[in-house]
Amino acid sequence: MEQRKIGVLVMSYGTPESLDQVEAYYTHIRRGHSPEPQQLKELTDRYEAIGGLFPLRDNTNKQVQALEDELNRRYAGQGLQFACYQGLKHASPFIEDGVRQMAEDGLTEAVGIVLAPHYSVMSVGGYIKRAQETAAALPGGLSMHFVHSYHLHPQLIEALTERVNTALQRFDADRNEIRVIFSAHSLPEKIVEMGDPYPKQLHETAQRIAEAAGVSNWQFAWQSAGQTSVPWLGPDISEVLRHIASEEGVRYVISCPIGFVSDHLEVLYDIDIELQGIAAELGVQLERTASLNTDPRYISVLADAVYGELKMKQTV
Ligand code: FEC
Repeated sequence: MEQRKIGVLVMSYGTPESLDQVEAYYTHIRRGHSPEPQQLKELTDRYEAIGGLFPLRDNTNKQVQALEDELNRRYAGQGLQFACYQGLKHASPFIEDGVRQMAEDGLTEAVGIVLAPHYSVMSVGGYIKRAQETAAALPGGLSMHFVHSYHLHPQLIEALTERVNTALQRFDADRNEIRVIFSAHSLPEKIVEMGDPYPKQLHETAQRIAEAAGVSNWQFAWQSAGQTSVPWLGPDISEVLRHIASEEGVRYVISCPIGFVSDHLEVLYDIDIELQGIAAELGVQLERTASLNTDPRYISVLADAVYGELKMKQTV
């Protein structure tokens, strides 16, 4: 059977490859403006605190390979052959490199998906815009469709619920005394006025997991906000932790960072080091749910979303 070849641009945040690349990476995040020496030192220190490692790169590589394998395992029998390409937001291979590489390899159709389940015009929307603009500028053209979000996919909820249940078992306490805090990367507050779906989608994911785990003692908080002059969405998870410990007497907390799908700096430093430090100071037992990484259910969610997009656009 003749195989129809479909490209998949798998987009992820990107991370440096070594400590000497942190400055270039940070400059890219700041849209070409070099960080102040103090800012660079603080970021380098955070990477050093997690062992001078950049686990996001390896995790993204593995997720992308697993997705390609899963798509081909499922759909080769239907005459479809998928080739996954990486497109990173702030590191090489950049989103633009991935799109151009697909065209150079002779692909004429592709689906784009981001390794982040919730849509914001400032996050996933930004990835899509860059991919679309690059595809449109290609001399031969490349037809691209995009997955926007997959935050309520049943297997995503199942995998995250299982993680909450596992974390609940790490406490020697009554279930009702354990507060689950779901979190995601904060964004500038202005997205709310823009009617952005990000906060609502995150709330929906959190609610669905809490229902599935039978947890009523939960709340949502933001994390990892940038240090800029504009206001960011809050409350921040560290403020929440301080408040619930001092004002409500909470002693047992689960952190479930639902906005992230891999182990990386924002989880391994912001939760495991910074938030754990605050918890220790407050006498709170804090347990974090394991990241999805290459959980086969997460890979299956991605494969469903890619194939679903092709089906919706009636190309398969
Ligand atoms: O492990 C690593 O090396 C990378 C971890 C990492 C992930 C990540 C995900 C998201 N970010 C989002 C939004 C913003 C906005 C700004 C911003 C800045 C940083 C900086 C670092 C960083 N982010 Fe990130 N983010 C990660 C790392 N992020 C480092 C720079 C220093 C700092 O502010 O801490 C502000 C920049 C600007 O002004 O434009 C906004 C969102 C996500 C989750 C969705 C996604 O993965 O795309 C949203 C992982």
